[in-house]
Amino acid sequence: MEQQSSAQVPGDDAPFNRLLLTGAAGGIGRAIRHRVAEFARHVRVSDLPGVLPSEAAPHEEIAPCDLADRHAVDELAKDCDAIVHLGGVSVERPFEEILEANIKGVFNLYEAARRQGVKRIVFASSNHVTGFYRQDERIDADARKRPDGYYGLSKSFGEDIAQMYFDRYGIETVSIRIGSVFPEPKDRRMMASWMSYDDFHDLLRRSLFTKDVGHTIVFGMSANAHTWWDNRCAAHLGFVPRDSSEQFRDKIEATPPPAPTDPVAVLQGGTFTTTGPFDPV
Ligand code: NAI
Ligand code: 15L
Repeated sequence: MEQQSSAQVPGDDAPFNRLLLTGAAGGIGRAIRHRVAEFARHVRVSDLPGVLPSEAAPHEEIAPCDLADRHAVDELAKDCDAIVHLGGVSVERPFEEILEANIKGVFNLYEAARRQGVKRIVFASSNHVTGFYRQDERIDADARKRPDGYYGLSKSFGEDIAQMYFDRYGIETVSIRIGSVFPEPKDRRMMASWMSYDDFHDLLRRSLFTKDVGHTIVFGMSANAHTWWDNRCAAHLGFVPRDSSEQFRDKIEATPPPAPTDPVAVLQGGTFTTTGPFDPV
C-alpha cells in the first residue's frame, strides 16, 4: 500500500461522501488512487477479482468486481455519489473481449448509476474515438467520430451512453478522451498526445466538481508544443494543463523515426488503426 500524506487524507469536509474508482489496479488507477482521497470521505477501489492488493488505507474499501457482471456492478455502485470509470480493456483486442469489459461494462455501470442515484461520472474515453483523423488535422469535440477499431468503437459507445443517460436521467458525465497518460511519452506520436499524471489529476478534479457539465467531452492532453486537439467545447471546465512533453524531446528524437507513410506518423490513432483483424481470413 502506498504511503498516504496527511494532506491527502480526506476530512469531514470532503466534497463527496463515497467515490467509486474502477480500473484501480491499472496504470492510471495505480497512479491516481492515493490522489482521489481528496475528493471523498470514502473511496471504493475496484478492479477485476485477484488484481488489487488487499491492503487498504483507512478511507478505502476494496471491492473486486467484473464490470461485465450486471448484478455485481449494481452492488458496486451502491451508496456512491460519483464514479471515476477507468476500468476496461485499454487496447485493441478481439471484439468479444471488448464487448464484455467495455460495452456491457459501461452499460452496467450507467444502469447501476441510474438505479443507485449516482449523479456524476467521469468516463475514461480515448483519442481512439477519433483515431482516423490525420496528424496534420486539428479537431474539437464536435468533429465527427472516426473510431479506429473495436476499442475506439467501445469508447464511442461509452460517450453515447453518457449523453443518453444525461438526456434521459440527468446523470452528468465528463468523457475525457485521454491521449497518452504515462510517466513519459514513448514515441514521436506521443509528443502530441502525452498527458502527465498531474494534469490528469487536475482535469479529474474539474470534471468531478464543475457545475452543470451535462455531458462534456474533453481531450486529455498536456500543454504540448504541438497538439491535434482543440478543447474550446470544454472551456467551462477551466482546464489549463501545466506540463509539456517538450522535456522529453531530445530523448524521443534520439530514437529512429518511423517511415513517413507509417500510420504511426500519419494518423492520430497510430498503430491502433492497423491492429487486427483478429479472426483468421
Ligand atoms: P490499464 O489497462 O492499465 O487498466 C485498466 C484496468 O481495467 C486494469 O487494471 C484491468 O484489470 C481493468 N479491467 C479490465 N477489464 C475489466 C473488467 N471486465 N472488469 C473490471 N475491471 C476490468 O489501462 P490504463 O492505462 O490505466 O487506462 C485506464 C482507462 O483509461 C482505460 O479505460 C483506458 O481505456 C483509458 N485510456 C487510457 C489511456 C492511457 O494513455 N493510459 C489513453 C486513453 C484511454
Ligand atoms: C489508449 O486509449 C490506450 O488505452 C493507451 O494504452 C495508449 O495506447 C493511448 O490510447 C494512446 O493512444 O497512446
